[in-house]
Amino acid sequence: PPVIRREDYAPPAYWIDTVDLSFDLDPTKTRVLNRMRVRRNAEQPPQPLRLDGDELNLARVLVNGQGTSFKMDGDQLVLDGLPDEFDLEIFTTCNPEKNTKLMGLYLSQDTFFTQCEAEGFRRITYFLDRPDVMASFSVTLRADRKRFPVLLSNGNLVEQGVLEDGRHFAKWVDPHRKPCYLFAIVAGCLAAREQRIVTESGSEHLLQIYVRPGDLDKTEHAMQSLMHSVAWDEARFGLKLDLERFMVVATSDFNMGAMENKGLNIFNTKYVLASPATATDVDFDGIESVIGHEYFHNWTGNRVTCRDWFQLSLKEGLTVFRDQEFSMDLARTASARAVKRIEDVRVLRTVQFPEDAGPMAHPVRPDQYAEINNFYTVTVYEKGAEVVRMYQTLLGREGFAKGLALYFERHDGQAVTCDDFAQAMSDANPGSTLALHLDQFKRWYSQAGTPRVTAVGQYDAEGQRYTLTLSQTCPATPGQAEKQPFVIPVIAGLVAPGQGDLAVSLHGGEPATAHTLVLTEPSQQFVFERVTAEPVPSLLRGFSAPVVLNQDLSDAELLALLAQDSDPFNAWEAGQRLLMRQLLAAVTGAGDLAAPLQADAVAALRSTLRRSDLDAAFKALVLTLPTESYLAEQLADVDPQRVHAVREAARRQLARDLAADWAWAFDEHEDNGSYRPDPVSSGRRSLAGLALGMLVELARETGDSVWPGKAYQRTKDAGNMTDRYAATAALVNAGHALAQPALTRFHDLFADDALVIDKWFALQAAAPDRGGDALGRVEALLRHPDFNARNPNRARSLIFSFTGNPAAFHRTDGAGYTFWREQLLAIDAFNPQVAARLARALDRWKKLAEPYRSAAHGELQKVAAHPSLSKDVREIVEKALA
Ligand code: HT7
Ligand code: ZN
Repeated sequence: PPVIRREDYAPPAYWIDTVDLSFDLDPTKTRVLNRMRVRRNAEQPPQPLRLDGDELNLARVLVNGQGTSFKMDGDQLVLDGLPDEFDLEIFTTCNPEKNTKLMGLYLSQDTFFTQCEAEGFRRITYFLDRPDVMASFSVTLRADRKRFPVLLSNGNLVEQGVLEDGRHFAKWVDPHRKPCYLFAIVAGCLAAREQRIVTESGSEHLLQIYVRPGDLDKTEHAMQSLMHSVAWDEARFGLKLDLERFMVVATSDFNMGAMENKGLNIFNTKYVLASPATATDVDFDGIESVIGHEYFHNWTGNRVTCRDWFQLSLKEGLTVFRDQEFSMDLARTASARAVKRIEDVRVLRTVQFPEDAGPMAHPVRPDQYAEINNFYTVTVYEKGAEVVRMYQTLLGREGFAKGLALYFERHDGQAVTCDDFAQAMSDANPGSTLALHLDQFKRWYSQAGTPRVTAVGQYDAEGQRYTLTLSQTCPATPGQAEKQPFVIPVIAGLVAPGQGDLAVSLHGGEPATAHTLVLTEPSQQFVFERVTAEPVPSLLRGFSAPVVLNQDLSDAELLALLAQDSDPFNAWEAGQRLLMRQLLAAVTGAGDLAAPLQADAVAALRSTLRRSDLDAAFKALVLTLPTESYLAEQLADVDPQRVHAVREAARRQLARDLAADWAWAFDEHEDNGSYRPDPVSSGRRSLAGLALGMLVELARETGDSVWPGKAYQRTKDAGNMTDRYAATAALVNAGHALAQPALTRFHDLFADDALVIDKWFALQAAAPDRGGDALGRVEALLRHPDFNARNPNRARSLIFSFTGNPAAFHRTDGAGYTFWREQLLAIDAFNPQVAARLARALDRWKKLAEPYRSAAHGELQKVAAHPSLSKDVREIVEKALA
């Protein structure tokens, strides 16, 4: 497929100042009249106007009211010989019912929705479909009044009324200029939860959450989250809501999580609907952060948008950072903040680090793409957020807020670049370390790959001095063999076993218990003074940079950090390093699998579990073993079955060795009170759920029926979905005989709730493969009447959950890969964007040991040879095979 390059960017040859759209909505033939005021961009050489289109039927083109000649060049409509300014009128039709890609205008459960980011607007009408063309939009919607009683678009409702033939209309005017990717309409039978608010600064707004009428009782948490978001952005950054009316609409057919269309956010139901009976704590948290994320885009993305799609992280990295901070600030306690940070870093390490080490590795600001939808990645989003976090680490909270304020002062209403953001941060903080190293800092945008930082320390007892040498390298990535040094902030403390953090001075400065070391050279020394005892260095506190830290700490040193580090992130990290070391030794050694973990590690986990000064959520994280995919990433030649066997053995060992402690943990944290999704009570449920899973696992070995019986009882009488799901998962994951009746009951209870049925599919597809039966189970579920691959949530719940289940997917006979290819090709025929995500499952095939590697390679080649592959999937598989 043709490649689009960042270096080829040129400003548009024309501007579109106003757009007046008129829709006659009809499921099979929607008519779109698009009237634009167009102006030549005098700063560009004269050239024809090339408008983007995709799967449109063109009926008429008028320039200044007159018919005109035009050409088609592929999907583009080309008009030549135009005056400098003119009215352009284009009349097209499209077929929403046949729109299975869910991009552009489509129908979901008899309701019209749009999705325009990144390039969906061209599927609605011909346009300059690029984010640097901003226009004022007005929209008139006409539709059958009974079938589509609610008609919504961006901005303010200025007129509505009844038409002949049972139709009605609504006219919307958006007071804000916007790029077309932020355009949206919705039409259907919906009900709204409404909330009027007065903000801190005294302005009044109407917040509305639209859902199908039967779902209104599941919108309270989303509304609360939205109100918190409005208040937080004003309090933390002084960013006010700029709309009289802010609407959120939920649909069950959506390719991603949600979309920040100006004033009319469209959400996947997964990130709106929640009740204690149907949603887990993880779902409640997901809603809070996605509602926050889309709301925060109103400034970071909408008021200031991207010049081109290579700058995607300008809005996405920044907005992920903002939603992470929002959730942390709402969490309130230091421990709950740390839990959120650990969860975010886990995602980064288990998904983004592999991406950055694989064939799809790309910089936070990519240099080229064939299909932009393939670049909505964890690198652009999550690593991008880490880059933004490093500005805050280097500048401090206040300096960062000043930088953001300058960014808005300079660029409000503009379409800009990552360089503009970096410049504002630097200019607002003259003399800062960032300003000093700005060009070098910007390598985070241009160089792919996860840097490696190696730390070596030396203690001079006599001089009470500790010298730390930090050095950095970065592995080669596709197209980037050599890397220049990054600017890496390393927050460091020195912990003296038995004494805790030492207050030490760095290079003769003021004593403190934590210092931000800024590594800019390939290798650098940092000298700490007044170090009164031999310390264990606690480095990269709070995960202050997205790097891999190589540090040769002994087991005893790691145990000391786990017990005593004042930084909860690094306490958790020390525990994970210890577990990882022992698990990897078991994977690579030939030893017996009965007990991969050493006694001192198990004892340390026991004492963490029993500590009274730690939150339950934090304990649950410490007692959770590193994932199979994270373990696999540490290996050069991966045998997924061996990794699985070792991790399962370690789980069984923990279940056995801590049996009494798990029973205590379950009894102590079981909560029978009314459900609240706050961090303390959700942490208790998380630990109780982990304990129950361990106890049911142990029962497999001992034949005990008490804990499986308790779990089964819980599947029947749990007061909330978190507990019900955990109990069902405990039985399913242990392959217990009670799993089947529990699943049947679960399905019967929630047969009408699509999001819960998604969980039902996902749970089974992600369950451990016992005796090679997982693939057969998934194939059977594919034939279940509730399965529908055209619904992205359902496809993800079954097929993606299966490919994310390493031991089930990576079979020695390669049958998991064959299944993957068949599903991939089937989905690609109707929804390439979802298929391309599925295609990523074999990104890391070159790391696999035989026979997996050859089997995976063979299936990838078959996919590549398929004659009618989408450009989305082609880009992924060609990179994987390169
Ligand atoms: N900005 C939104 C991106 C998005 C999207 C992109 C491509 C195809 C479908 C999509 N739906 C939403 C989501 C966000 O980051 O907020
Ligand atoms: Zn976003």
